[in-house]
Amino acid sequence: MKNHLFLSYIFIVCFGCIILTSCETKKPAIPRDLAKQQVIPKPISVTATGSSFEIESNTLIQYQTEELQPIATYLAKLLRSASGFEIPVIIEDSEKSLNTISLKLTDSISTNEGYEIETKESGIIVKASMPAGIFYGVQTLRQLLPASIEAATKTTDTLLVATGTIKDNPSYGYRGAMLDVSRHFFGVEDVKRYIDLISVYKMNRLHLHLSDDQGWRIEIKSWPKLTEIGGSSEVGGGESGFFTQEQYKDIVNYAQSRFITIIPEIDMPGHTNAALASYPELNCNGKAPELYHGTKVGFSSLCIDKELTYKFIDDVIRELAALTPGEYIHIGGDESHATTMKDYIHFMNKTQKIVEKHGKKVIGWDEIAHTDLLPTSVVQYWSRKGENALKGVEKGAKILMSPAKKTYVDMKYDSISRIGLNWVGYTEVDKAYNWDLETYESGISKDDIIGIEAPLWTETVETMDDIEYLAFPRIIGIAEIGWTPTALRNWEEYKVRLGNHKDRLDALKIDFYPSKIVPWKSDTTQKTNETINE
Ligand code: TNX
Repeated sequence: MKNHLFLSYIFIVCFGCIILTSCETKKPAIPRDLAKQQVIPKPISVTATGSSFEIESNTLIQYQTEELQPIATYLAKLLRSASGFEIPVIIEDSEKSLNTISLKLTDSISTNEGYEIETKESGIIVKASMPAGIFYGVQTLRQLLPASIEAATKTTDTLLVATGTIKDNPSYGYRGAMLDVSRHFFGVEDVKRYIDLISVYKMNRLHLHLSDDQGWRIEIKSWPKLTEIGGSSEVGGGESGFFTQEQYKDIVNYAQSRFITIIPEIDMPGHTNAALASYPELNCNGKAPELYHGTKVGFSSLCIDKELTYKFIDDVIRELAALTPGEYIHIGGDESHATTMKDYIHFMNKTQKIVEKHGKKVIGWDEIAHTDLLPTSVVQYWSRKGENALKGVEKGAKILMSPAKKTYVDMKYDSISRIGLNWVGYTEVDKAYNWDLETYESGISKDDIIGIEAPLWTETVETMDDIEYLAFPRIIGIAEIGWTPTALRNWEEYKVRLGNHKDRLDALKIDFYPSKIVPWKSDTTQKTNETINE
């Protein structure tokens, strides 16, 4: 009996010890401070209330109307893999109001893409007037959570969101990236990954450069040889390809689920060797040139005087317009050095009308400003000098800002960058960030500008890793220029915030360029007591 008591005593003591020690290691997490969060693009207003909401095993997501269900599911998916929790998604239910993340549409927010996040210890409400705003609120919420939320694996971090209110909306409606899938071809999965990555930073347009001298990348059913022949080459002559219309639709739909509109570009009348090689009859001399695998520009032109050229364009634009939910089709128009100015103007005037006939509006590279612009045509500023864009403004056109000196993410960062071009010089991360749209070119003011786009030309870009290395981190800064008002931005503060995104970029497995001028660091404000003390 005595023995028995003694054993029980030992058992109780040991058990107590175990409980005590485990309590000791499981210290309460530090409440997070909303004012110290490192959100990019920087939100307009942040008010911290000094406590935290925790995502726990009983957290659920509520959405107010059916149109928000896909966003709720998107958020749940993100939270499930990192937390290992079930995170149910349900339509709004007033009885289940504790420990919820609620997505709500409301008239009280006046901007289309704006949102508010209100976080209390008991729950989070993301509000917006349109689903797009809810999606951007979700992207911000994502950045309020520890970086480990981004990994595909379960985390041991406590999933806290700092309490307080964020009110936010973008400065510009067009915040875009361009991917050249012509010089080197990139397939559906790569394009979807790029869409995912730019959507993290609230970009809302992806312009696909679908044709050039080196390759034609979109199936046109009425002109099948464009892809049969023209889709078979790329820079260097490696394995290439094209999108079938089904694949292209898949990309368009996927982009829409991330609130990104695809802007398709058929570059004309120059940059057309792939089309000219596919159909001899599109050439003035009736002879098809060889497929082209080099990187020169300015040597090809559609035949301006042939009626067939306009039948060709009409067919291409008709099929493309049917695949395009967005309002714009890009008709290129750059570097048409093999076309006389008179022919160029004649051609572009006709082509703009064809686009209009098919219910779409035109974007063209800035040389298009030499033509009779339609009232809705947009001029994309890319040249070293602003004179074309200024001419566009004089003619009443809106400007999409992509000055090569700042936004061309195909430029090398410095002389030892492993890939990239340098015709406009080197573009370090600060150079790409440290400017603003309103003052870049005197004569082009905020009212003239629809937004910003970062083109990634792919002469030297062969793999997804290459895309990521050149685009990241510069494109993150471009996204902030499009979103955050100039008065709230400066490089010294931004570089610290960017440096704090290291863990996130790593968790997303982005092969970013670790620029020496950015203070990269693991973000300790994202960690709990336990992990800090380790
Ligand atoms: C200029 S920008 C081009 C492209 C090249 C790019 C390389 C523009 C409208 N045309 O054809 O790929 O430079 O940086």
